[in-house]
Amino acid sequence: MKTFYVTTPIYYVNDVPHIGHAYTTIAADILARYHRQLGEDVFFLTGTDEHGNPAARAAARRGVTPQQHADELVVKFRELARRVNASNDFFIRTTDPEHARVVQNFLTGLYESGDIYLKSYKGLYCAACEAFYSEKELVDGRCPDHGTVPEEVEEENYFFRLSAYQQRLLDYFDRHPDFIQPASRYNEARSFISQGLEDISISRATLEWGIPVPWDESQVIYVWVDALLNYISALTYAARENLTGRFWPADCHLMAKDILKFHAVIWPALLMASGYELPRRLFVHGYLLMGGQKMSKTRGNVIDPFTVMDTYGVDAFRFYCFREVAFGQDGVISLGGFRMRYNSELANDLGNLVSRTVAMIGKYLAGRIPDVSVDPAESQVAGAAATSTSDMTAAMLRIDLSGALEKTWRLVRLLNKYVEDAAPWKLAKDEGSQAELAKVLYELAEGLRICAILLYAFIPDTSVEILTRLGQEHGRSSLALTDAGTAWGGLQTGVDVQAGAPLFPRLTD
Ligand code: ME8
Repeated sequence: MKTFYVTTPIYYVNDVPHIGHAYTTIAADILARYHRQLGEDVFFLTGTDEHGNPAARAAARRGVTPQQHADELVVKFRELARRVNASNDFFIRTTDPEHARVVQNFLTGLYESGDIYLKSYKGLYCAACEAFYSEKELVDGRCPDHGTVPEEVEEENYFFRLSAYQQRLLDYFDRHPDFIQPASRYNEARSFISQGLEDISISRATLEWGIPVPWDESQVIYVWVDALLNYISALTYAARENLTGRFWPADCHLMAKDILKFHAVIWPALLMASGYELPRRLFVHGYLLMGGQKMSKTRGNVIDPFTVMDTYGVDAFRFYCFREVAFGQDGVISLGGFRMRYNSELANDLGNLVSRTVAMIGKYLAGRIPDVSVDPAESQVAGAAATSTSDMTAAMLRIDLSGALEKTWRLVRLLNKYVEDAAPWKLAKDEGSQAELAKVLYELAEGLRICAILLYAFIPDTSVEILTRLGQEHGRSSLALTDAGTAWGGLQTGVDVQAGAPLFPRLTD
């Protein structure tokens, strides 16, 4: 069976989760659900990055230990995954003892093979980034991400021979032009490598909150090395059996551009050094922006995803994020934009279409899906459904999530136009048009069934509800995005539809 392994970054616990975290988790969930619909064996991993300076500082500010702090904050991140309806197979915490063991064994291997060595180091360190910067990387002497002045730090650290992997990385990039997407991010990473790589410090002597270096417990392992290894450590203890052979290499690491360098340079080099295969693809999405700026805890311009979901529902939130912003590009989001799309697309285009279709089947056909079959060659809807399905599938395989949603929405719009053009309410008045009426309502219901399958990965609860309203089964096989599952004519006939409250009540105030 084909497998699919998708990951989100593991999130820092120095503050509560925000909408950017929700965005990546939902994106990963969409991919996981979609690949399950294809019948693949899927593993979806998310979790929290709990070591390092920012978390330790946040704990100190609150007067609790870093572990207590992480134990409290992780609850919110787990809650976020649950609330966005993430179907993750595991939630990793870097404070899991099983993770620490894998990290230590991994580094011991590199130490023994000579890829790690001890050196005295002096550099400019941004504690918020957990990273050293060279003078030329700073903007007016300040961290490009946080706008703070980095501290000058001198310590004896263990170093990883990243420089030794420069040529191998370049060769790998050349042989795998799809390694990083979008292509602009591939080019950015490749050009960074080709400008020359320096060895990196992979331990800290001044920090206590981290995984001890196994051969020198006076140091802890650099939080980024600890964090990156989550993608392989989780497979060793997420289930009773070790899943590494089944799921590694990962098919897709999702992230935003802030952490591209770590994933595109350090991570592949660490894997090469220890003989692991590299992940098949990194997909780098854009930033959600509020008022033109990246949302960040430091800037304080964050939208609380919990409030949005409490007010408008989880599917509306999932839908908006991937409808409004082209996946892979930065995009501005706002509450006003959200409400507009909610009303025009979810309440009107989709919700109203479902209500009208079910109501008309109720009124004109005694509430039962008509027992007819409509030849696809004679249907206005069948061709559009097939085109949307194949276009949506092609977009999903490119990880163009917003493109996939747009291809599906074409079908939703076509169905709306079809109701208006075919005007079943007129056919109902004419004795001689009863066969035509049954045909039109069948086509609408069948079109909606196919929409529900195409939309499932994006708005799972709504899709299941649409199938329920249409009297259809909604188990795994009914949602399969296979040729058979989406083939025209799969609608169960002779079953009773179920009227219900609007799927997306219109927002008025
Ligand atoms: O970097 N728009 O954790 P983090 C879109 N622990 N996505 C956003 C976003 C925004 N405005 N803000 C954050 C870390 N994200 C490390 C990762 S992985 C081995 C270690 C998302 O809590 C996006 O996926 O700062 C980004 O890459 C990630 O959150 C950073 O999360």
